[in-house]
Amino acid sequence: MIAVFDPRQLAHAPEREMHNGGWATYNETPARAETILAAIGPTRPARDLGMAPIAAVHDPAYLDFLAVAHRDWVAAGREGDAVGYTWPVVGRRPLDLRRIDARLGRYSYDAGTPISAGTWTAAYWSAQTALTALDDMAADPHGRAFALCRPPGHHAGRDYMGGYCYLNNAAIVAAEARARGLGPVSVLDVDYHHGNGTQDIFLDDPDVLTVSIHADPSTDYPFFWGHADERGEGAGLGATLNLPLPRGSGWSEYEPALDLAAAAIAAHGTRFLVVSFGADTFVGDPISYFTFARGDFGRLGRRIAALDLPTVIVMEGGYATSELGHNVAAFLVPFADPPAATASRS
Ligand code: OKP
Ligand code: ZN
Repeated sequence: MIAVFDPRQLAHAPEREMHNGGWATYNETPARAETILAAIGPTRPARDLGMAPIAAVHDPAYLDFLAVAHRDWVAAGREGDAVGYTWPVVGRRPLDLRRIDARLGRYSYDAGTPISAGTWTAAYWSAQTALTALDDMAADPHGRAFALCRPPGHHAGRDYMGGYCYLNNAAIVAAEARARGLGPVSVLDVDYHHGNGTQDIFLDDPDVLTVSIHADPSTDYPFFWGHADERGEGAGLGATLNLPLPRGSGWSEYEPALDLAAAAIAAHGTRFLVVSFGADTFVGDPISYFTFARGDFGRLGRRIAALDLPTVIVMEGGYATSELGHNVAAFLVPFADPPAATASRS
């Protein structure tokens, strides 16, 4: 199967994050991408497909902010990673404030998403990695491609960063695929955490179905999105599906949720699928509480491959770095098989 990786993504290397009231070393490390790279075999580099598909999803003022935030942080006399400490309550009036601390608050919703010197470069090439996978999918015998993206994207909204995410790679691919006439498009998010950014971006959009299976936000990040009663808004009502599961869930709890997701994807008339794939459902993940074993990633991949759709898989989370490469590789194996073979074995 075609896989895309760009080494410029390694430039993003924050030192630390706020964790339960104190500083912890940053979980979303360059080593994550390197261990996946070592486990999955050959990759091709990203091509520069430009800002237009990114600007089709993200707010221009937010993109301007991301590109200059670290420079402005240094200019303000600060050291280390740029991180905010004051946030506008949702619905507070729009103010065009200039101070770096105000802008860090305006364009984020948490303290866990620092901006390092290389963040913009890495986020840009993460999005280009996803877009290149979309471009090259057609060259795959079964129309599937894997984008080894880092930083991840599914928590980033139109005008905010959060949860280690800056640009929403999955949403950028979904919007570009729709623009190219490949739809109807669905996004299936199987990261441990709810894909709130993706949901927000397409919330009132009936064309792009977003489905997320994740830890119940009553107990887990991102808390304020991903509850089962969120079904979309306005014209998009019904085109959002949330399938929260309790902490401790494993394959036997996950599989029925996957059946519901597959039924919704079929009912949408999906002709192009984006998968937001996180390996943080693994039992050994340091910040997550599902109980997937290595073999469950193979089961998950087989079920999704059996949907028999043109598919771009975008890498999201997964923090058990020593197991991460093997878990991702196990998930990807079924996508190299012909769809019929996958279906007959599922
Ligand atoms: C990103 B992805 C810990 C508090 C914040 C954020 C989790 C982001 C997960 N310092 N935790 O969905 O894997
Ligand atoms: Zn996650």
